[in-house]
Amino acid sequence: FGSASTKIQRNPLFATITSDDISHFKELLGEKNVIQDKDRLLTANMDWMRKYEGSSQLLLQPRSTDEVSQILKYCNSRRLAVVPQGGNTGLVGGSVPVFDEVIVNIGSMNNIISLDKVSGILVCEAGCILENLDSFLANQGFIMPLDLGAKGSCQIGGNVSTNAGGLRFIRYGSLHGSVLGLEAVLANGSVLDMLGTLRKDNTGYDLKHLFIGSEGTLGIVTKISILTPPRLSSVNLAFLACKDYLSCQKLLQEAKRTLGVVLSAFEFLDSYSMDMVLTHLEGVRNPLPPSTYNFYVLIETTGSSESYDKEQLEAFLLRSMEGGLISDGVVAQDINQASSFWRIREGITEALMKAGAVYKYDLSLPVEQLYNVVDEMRSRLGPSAKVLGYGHLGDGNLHLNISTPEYDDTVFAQIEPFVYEWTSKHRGSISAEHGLGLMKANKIHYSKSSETVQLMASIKKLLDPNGIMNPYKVLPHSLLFQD
Ligand code: FAD
Ligand code: 2HG
Ligand code: ZN
Repeated sequence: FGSASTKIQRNPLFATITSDDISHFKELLGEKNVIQDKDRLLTANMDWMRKYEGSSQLLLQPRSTDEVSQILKYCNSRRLAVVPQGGNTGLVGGSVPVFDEVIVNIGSMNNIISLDKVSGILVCEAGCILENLDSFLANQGFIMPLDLGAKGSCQIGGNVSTNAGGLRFIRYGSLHGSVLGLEAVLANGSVLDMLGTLRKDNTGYDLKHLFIGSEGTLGIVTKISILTPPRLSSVNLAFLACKDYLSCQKLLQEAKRTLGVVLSAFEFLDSYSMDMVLTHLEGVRNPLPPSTYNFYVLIETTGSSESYDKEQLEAFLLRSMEGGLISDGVVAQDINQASSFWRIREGITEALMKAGAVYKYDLSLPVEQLYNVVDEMRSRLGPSAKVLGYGHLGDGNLHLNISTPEYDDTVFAQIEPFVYEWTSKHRGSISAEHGLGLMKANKIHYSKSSETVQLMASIKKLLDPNGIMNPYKVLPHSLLFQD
């Protein structure tokens, strides 16, 4: 299992579920929201990658903040550990139990509460599925400020809790910017109402930020208020080929400089990623003629003037072609063609799953150095592994994935700690957008100083003194369970 096989012990201070606990929860939530069914537990215990698996005997489905509060208050008093779960699409083993933690799935809390059509501020429950929110907004003339391949399953509460990045980050920025407020329930059941809907509010510490990206370790997010931009009518997408990484990098610089505010995505993949998708996903084809291109780039623009935006993109592409930055390219002629281009980029994760074992890294690096780690990894591993580099180039975020037919300790020993040391040496981040979860809880020091990590542990202790919230995740185990 490679990096999944972190050897940790169950915290003996946690209680185990009794029949009295079950009766209590049935009374609180009603029989059908207290799940003990083997098949449903099997699904809830297993992560999306089928790499991390817990052995929880209990899945709870609250329908209101009050129910979440009652659940946590009870679990805290009983020392029952809890794992909050959204769409279970997380890629770092954070959303499933490690041992027998109670799974609290927020999916039934999926109401849209309000949309202020003047400001574009949406207030909703945390269990709303990202794609459903985006479709709702589309009818109202707005767009979600984030988009990811998992949009059909991931929930906004999960997105906020992981501080998900995704494909629109370059345009709309981090959730730390667009989330205006949230409601969260702490381990002791107290409800923090921070569901502000103001753009500006400098009244003391902005505590909502603690819950953005804390991966369920500080409490359960139950409601969210988020600023959604107007949905602009003119969207163009180009699928381009570049001969080398330097060309991709220069193309990015040019795109930022000349396309300016209309630029809404700048994504890249290498030819190894393209091959992976073509081999494992049905109905996907390379829109460019087969050739020896090493890199592909997707550039999307979003603006409000159909003809002006198109002209601007075409002029940019022509200049880049003449300057040798682009070797070939095609602009989507309609929405279907555009989705077929996106399918290539968004399908890599799924294709990798079909290919066998995958070692997944999500790195932030200075753009100039970003692809060097892929090259180095490839020469370290030789032909025994397929090394893929792709990601959100516009945000300096590389997805380095290594694919082998099955998990192999010798391959793993070649990858780690090399990949983390390399990232640290270049002052990068070992988690750009997926979080630390279980996979990287003990690796945080590669990106954060020990003083910072210690302060994080103190905050965790303050908010969750018994350590019941998503234990074994995010912070090093040595700090989580110290006295
Ligand atoms: P889960 O996986 O259920 O949970 C993730 C973490 O959040 C866990 O630690 C969990 O305990 C916690 N959590 C969930 N809900 C709550 C809540 N209400 N309160 C407190 N804690 C909670 N990520 C990106 O950043 N960018 C991408 O482009 C991207 N693309 C992806 C593409 C695919 C195909 C897949 C499978 C995943 C992708 N991801 C991406 C990763 C993942 O989808 C995101 O991290 C997503 O935000 C997780 O949402 P979720 O509802 O599935 O949360
Ligand atoms: C993406 O950008 C996701 O496609 C998933 O963040 C990346 O699978 C991965 O490594
Ligand atoms: Zn990503």
